[in-house]
Amino acid sequence: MSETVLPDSARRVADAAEAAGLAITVREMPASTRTAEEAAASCGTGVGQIVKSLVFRGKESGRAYLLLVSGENRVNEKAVGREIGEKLERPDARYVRETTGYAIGGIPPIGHAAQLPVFMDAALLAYDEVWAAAGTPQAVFAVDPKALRTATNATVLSMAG
Ligand code: 5CA
Repeated sequence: MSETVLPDSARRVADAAEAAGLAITVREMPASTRTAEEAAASCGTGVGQIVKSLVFRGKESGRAYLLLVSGENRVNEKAVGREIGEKLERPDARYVRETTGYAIGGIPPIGHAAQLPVFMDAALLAYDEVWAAAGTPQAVFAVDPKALRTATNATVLSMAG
């Protein structure tokens, strides 16, 4: 089983998926999957099928929100903030690391240090399969976006804009 030799960060994602009843195989790719474009090239998919796991911070509460966004969409922060109920800002890399337990480039959609409210880009649900980061800038997994939505308890929003 190749998963027995995963780096600790990727192992935590695999374990969290199993605990959530999400059947995935974490794959370590030979080339970088640090950005959506690199991940699409490595996985042989379109960039729209790559799940960007982006952390935003509520301006009033200071709390972290996780947005799962199609690689082809840019988040309309104002519109999404209105849906969530508070204005959003982009935190620095340190805040992202502290709230998720992972470094930028490998932030996964599951298995975080703390439980985060999750919002999912409706565009991801147009695909049978999407690819998300699995804890490191070279680890990914494929998943049915509907199963990912269920496992993360995500609220689905239209994020394009
Ligand atoms: N592994 C890939 C695809 S699955 C991945 O993690 N892509 S990503 O889009 O979710 O992560 C990169 C994102 O991190 C960038 O889109 C950018 O929004 C964010 N980012 C990059 N540098 C910083 C930084 N210094 N501070 C905060 N966010 C950053």
